[in-house]
Formats: sequence, C-alpha cells, structure tokens
Amino acid sequence: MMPQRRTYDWPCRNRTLRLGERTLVMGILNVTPDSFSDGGEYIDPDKAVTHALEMIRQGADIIDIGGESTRPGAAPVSADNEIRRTAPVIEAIRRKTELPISIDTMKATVAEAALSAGADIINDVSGFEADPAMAGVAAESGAGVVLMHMKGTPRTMQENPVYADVVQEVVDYLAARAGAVEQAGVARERIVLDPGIGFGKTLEHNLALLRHLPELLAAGYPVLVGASRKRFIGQITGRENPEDRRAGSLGVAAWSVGAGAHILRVHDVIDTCDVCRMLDRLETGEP
Ligand code: HH2
Repeated sequence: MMPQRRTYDWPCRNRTLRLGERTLVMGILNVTPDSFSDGGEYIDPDKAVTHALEMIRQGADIIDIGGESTRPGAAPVSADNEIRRTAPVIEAIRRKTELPISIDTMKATVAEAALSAGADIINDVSGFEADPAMAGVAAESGAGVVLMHMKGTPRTMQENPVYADVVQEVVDYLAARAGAVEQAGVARERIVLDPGIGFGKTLEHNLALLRHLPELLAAGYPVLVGASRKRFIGQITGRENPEDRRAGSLGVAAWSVGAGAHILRVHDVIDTCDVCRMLDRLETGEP
C-alpha cells in the first residue's frame, strides 16, 4: 500500500492550489536560446504562447516560465534581457487563461515584472539566496514560493559536487531557507520545497535524493520534483539526446508520486498527466 500523501492548501496570490489530493503537473516553458532540452524552440513569443496553451490543453496545472537557462555551464543573463523574454509572454498567456503561472528566476526585478504581468508563483533555483530582495517581493505580493536546493552556481555546480550526507544537507538547507524566508514575511503555507535534481549533484546524489524523498517531506512542506529529461536519466538509460529521455522521465515521475511528491515540473505534459492520474487513483483506491 502506498502511503497517503499529506495535503496542503497553497496560497498563490489570489488563488489557492490544493496539493496532495491530485499530483499537479507544472509544464516547462523556457523562453531561452540555450536551455538543455528545448533551448531556442520557444524564444519567439508567439511560439512560446502557443506552446503554453498546448501544455494547458494537455492537462498542465501550472506553467513555469524561465528566461535564463540554468543548465550546467550556462552563462548568466541580464535582468533586462530576462524581463524582455518573459514578461510579454506571461501577459499574453494571462490574457488567454486563468491557470497559475510561475516565473523561474533568481532575480527580484524579474520576479516583480512577472508578477505585474500576471504570474502567481516565484520559482527560484537559488532558494531565494541569489538576490536578497527576492523574499521582500514574495512577502509583498503574496506569491507562492518554490525554494530549490543548488550547490554552487550553474556555471560551476557540476564540477565536483561533494557532500558528507546529501539527503541531510539538502533537507537542512531547505528547512533553513524556508525559515529565513518566513522571517522575511512570507507565510509558511506559501512555501514549497524542491531538492534540485541535477543542480550540483552526481548520479548517486540524485538517486539518493529521490530514494529518500520522504525525509524531505517530513520537513512539513509540500515538495516539487524537477527531474524531466535530466542528465542522470541519460546516464542510466544511455539516451544522449534529452528528447529521448521521455520514458525515463516518466519512470522518475511515477517514483516521485509514489514517494509523496505534490508537484512535478516536466517537459512532457500529456504523458506525465496520464501517469499521475493512474497513480493518484491507485493511491486513493477509489473505484
Ligand atoms: N530545473 C531546471 C530549471 N528550473 N526549477 C525547479 N523548481 N526545479 C528544477 O528541477 C528546475 C527548475 C532546469 O531544467 P530546464 O528548465 O529544462 O533547463 P534550463 O535550466 O537549461 O532552462
């Protein structure tokens, strides 16, 4: 028997998302020229909006928009450039749908522009550490918050990540970051944690974090997992090309739901939604 997930109400500005009854699927929209899987595909705003609407039709619960690649070795992007890439796309999506939108950024000014354009959630891969102004933006706006663990910076994080105990270190780090963000005025119930698969982690580290997801869940916050098409899936399956990692990604998605994750951040929305619907129903046992 699968354990029943703990449920949460996640307030994100003027809406509240129910977490844990049904797994939520966050569709990835990278408005970047250099993302590791879909780089360049959606840099054109019209194409980006079309892809977002397609993911919504496929069953996405949240659209996560990023204007800066965080793939290993990626070069940083200026705030102006990131805003130019993301804000118009958010505005255009918001005109067409009420679905929650998250902004994937480490910069407070980018988050602010995204919130003005209609975003509801701030997804920061630096755990709100990169920009000291980020917590204030979240506190003031009432946005939902995703705090992710990363060791180092995207430029250097995969060089030689070393941990004494990766699970303990990630859990302690995220709990401490959540505490700091709460101190800055963000209500606890607005925070979701993410172990940061692939961010300063070897294959073994990624596997340990996924195998011990319940230890992160025990911190008492909802958990998001972003493993879609990542390199460790290629290492295990032998698939060099990220687009060929779909089945491997679905395997990790199924594992994560079984372990208790509340939200999955993915490229392949339609398949992930099917996996989630099956697992959600198996979990409740409803006929
Ligand atoms: N992974 C990526 C980017 N943002 N955010 C969260 N919360 N969790 C993740 O695991 C995560 C994330 C990296 O993937 P992707 O956006 O596909 O690539 P890139 O950073 O190259 O744009």
